Amino acid sequence: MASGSLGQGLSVAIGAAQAKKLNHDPHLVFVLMGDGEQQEGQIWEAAMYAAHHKVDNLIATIDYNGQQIDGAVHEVMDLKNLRAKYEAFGWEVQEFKRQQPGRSNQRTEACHFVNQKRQTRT
Ligand SMILES: Cc1ncc(C[n+]2csc(CCOP(=O)(O)OP(=O)(O)O)c2C)c(N)n1
Ligand SMILES: [Mg+2]
Repeated sequence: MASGSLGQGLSVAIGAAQAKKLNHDPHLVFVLMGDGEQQEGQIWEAAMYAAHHKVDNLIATIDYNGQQIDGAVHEVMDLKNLRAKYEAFGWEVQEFKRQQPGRSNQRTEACHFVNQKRQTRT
């Protein structure tokens, strides 16, 4: 699903991931978020919930393009150290650069790849 209201996608993905666990379905759930979206309070309640409930079958990616609808993310409300924030919430974080070969200026953008810590399932 695509959520129009920012901040909902992570919560929905967590619910889907938990449903998979209840059904003994080994597949992973993926969610794509925006960087401006990280300003939503719902994101952080969901992040805390996922860590507490050991939702380890979920991979969340943040498109860290530095822009949101009203301008630059760091000007609207700076995210500061997003990696440290997710890690403090109990998530494992990987970062990678995205190449955009179709673009003439070969812009490289930083992305955050956020992966729930794989924990022993009980
Ligand atoms: C809860 C909520 N508040 C405000 C908006 C209005 N809005 C639409 S897009 C957007 C910015 C999104 O920025 P980002 O998540 O960085 O996505 P990008 O445009 O970079 O893909 C905002 C604030 C919304 N859709 N939902
Ligand atoms: Mg953005």
